Amino acid sequence: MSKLKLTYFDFHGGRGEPARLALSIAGIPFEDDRVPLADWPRRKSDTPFGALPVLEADGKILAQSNAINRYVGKLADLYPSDPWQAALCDEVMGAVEDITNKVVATFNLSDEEKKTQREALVAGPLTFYLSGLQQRLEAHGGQYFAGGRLTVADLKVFVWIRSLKSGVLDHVPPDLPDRVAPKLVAHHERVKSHPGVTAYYAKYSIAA
Ligand SMILES: N[C@@H](CCC(=O)N[C@@H](CS)C(=O)NCC(=O)O)C(=O)O
Repeated sequence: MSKLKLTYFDFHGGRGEPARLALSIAGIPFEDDRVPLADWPRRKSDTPFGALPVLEADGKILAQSNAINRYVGKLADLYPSDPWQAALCDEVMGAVEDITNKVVATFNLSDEEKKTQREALVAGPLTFYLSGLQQRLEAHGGQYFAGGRLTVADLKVFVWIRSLKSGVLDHVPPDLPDRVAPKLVAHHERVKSHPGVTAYYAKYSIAA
């Protein structure tokens, strides 16, 4: 087994968390390198695209969260071997990236502009992507997004819904997923109750 080091920011969410979860669920040892925000300016230039997450495998570097998710998903048996099911998994991870990019674009706005743009996101793209992902979940059997079992796509959606429900995003009502996509909320509960996910968060004494 390769020697793995996963570098991401020191919080339980975002683009690095699905890979942390996948490796932990499978019991694959890895160095969990959590970068304090204060250290980021110094470390940014060490990464291929000036961003995290980055995975190091036996000294070789891999960037881009979904490439990392696919790689660790294969190691952890949390990525479908069937080409079509793998593509469904990719579709969902790409959709979460799309909506994440729209939200991230509001991070550094003034308070007033942030409120305007976040309210527009709630009325438009956030509702649209929540509905679209719920539709894809239902189209693929209603339990998991691909292959009828837990994959890295489920982990990525789980992390996104967890963030939305936490209320961490000002002007985005935490009950938005419940109102727009109750089946995604049920999916969130399903993933949350997976023994590997429960054990991961218990290790940090935080709620899943
Ligand atoms: N497309 C990249 C985006 C990476 C990205 O923007 N990461 C954010 C954290 S989630 C980051 O490193 N932000 C700090 C910066 O850009 O300086 C991926 O999927 O990994």
